[in-house]
Amino acid sequence: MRNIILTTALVAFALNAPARADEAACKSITQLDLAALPDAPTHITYTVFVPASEKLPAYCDVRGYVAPQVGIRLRIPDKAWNGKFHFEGCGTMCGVRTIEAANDPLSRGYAVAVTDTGHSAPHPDDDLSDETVNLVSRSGEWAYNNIEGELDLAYRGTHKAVLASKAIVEAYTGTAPRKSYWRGCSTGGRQALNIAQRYPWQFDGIIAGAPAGVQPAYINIFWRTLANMDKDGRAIMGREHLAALNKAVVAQCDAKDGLADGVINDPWSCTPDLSVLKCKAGQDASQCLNANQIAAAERIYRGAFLKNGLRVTPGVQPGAEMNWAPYIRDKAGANVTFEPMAQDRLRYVWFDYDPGPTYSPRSFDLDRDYPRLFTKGQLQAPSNPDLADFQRRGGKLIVYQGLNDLLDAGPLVDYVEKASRVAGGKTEADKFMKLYLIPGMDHCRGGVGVDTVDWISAMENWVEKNETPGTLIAARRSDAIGHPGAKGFPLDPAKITKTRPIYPFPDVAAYTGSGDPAKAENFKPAPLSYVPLAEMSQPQK
Ligand SMILES: [Ca+2]
Repeated sequence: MRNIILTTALVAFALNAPARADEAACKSITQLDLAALPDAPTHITYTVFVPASEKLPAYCDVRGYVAPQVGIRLRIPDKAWNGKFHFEGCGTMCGVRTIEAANDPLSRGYAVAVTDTGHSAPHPDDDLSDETVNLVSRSGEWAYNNIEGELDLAYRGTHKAVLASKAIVEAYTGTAPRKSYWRGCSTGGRQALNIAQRYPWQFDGIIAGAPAGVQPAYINIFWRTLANMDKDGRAIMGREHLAALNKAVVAQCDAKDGLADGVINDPWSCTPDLSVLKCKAGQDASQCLNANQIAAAERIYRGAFLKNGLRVTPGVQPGAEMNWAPYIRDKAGANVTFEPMAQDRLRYVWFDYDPGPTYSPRSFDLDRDYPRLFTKGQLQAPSNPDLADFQRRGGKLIVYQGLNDLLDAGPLVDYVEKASRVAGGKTEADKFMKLYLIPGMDHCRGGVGVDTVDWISAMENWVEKNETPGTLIAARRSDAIGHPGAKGFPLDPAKITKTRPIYPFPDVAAYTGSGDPAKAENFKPAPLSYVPLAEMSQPQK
């Protein structure tokens, strides 16, 4: 059915576009009628042909939407098209079409696409600064009593956008993509796992970075603020304390892995003793912690427990203290404020009936309210460990996360271990799924370690040459971070300040003890002392 409709559309299109994949074809693609595309009624609103530049081939920039309002944007190369399709995931709650994040695959000749997942910022163009994207993507008013919009954010919008994008690529180039790849981090990683679980035929290779919300109710993004709030609603620790806290923890645990480089390779082996931070008479209060502040920090390391002892969110990993800043936002003693997206998710997304704009996360009672988040939480969470259909049809999945990520890696490891068991055990799972944990890396990129990996080449080699990824080389760069995909490979060697091998879980790189510690060749694999969440039974204090 789909093929018949698409062929009809193609015939209609071809009448107006004698030569495909050029400026005239790009202009006339607005006449393409995709209203009857099954499960994705699509309207193309605007196209522009962009000539080749130093880094990018000539491409047709296409914007449109799928009913009811799932925004899509594509860039389809002309003669340089490599015959393949790449979809780039979005971040936080999306709402924008940041296609520059896909410049790297575009430069390799991929047709690339993005989606806003079904709601859009009222902005005249999509070429926003990173700062604006961040603000827009964190706002949640669009979701107020909007269950359909939330369903599209959860997974349906992404599915529609993929269907529409593949059809547009086929119409413009005259050929269906021969291989399709997904790459995304954070929400893009959540979308990635959701696709592998729910639409296992859509992609041949899926790269899932730091998937958000693997736990159905992801409360960490406001619970950490609550764990640091006193009975009067004031911040116990202040943001000004994080540097001293981080310094003390790094001093205790960094060298345990054989190299004092600021990176704690194995956070699970680190149990920081915070008593060293206890304030002494006359000491600058931002450089030390009082007893209440030490207790607050310990709560955050330990994670959240219900009164019955059930752990509902893991603690944070030692070494990542600077990344507490979105949650420990205020000065000690000031009225606490909450991370804006976390607050908006509670106001407009997570409860069955949205409490709306007057709701404050201050009133969140863990025992009463945690169980109330599951209807919406389960809608979004990519927590189904059954990847059998993806596995059987030959799909490949790379999952990665930084060990200094503000999203604790524990739930992700837990998920991958479950999925491995369902897949038939580690040997079978290794044939289609690999997890890489990267010491020192923050959320998706940045941090004190290495953060740049050519995931696309690793995935292409796996899908197209059957070369299973093993040891990969990651780099730290001196240039600005920006979109992880926008820099392009190969990297400029002059801008690489260090390299490290990264290994499939459970190994990370350990210094051999000799040679230049900035060079990957002087490292060997060593296993993480990962403790499964189910076996972590620390009592609530
Ligand atoms: Ca170290």
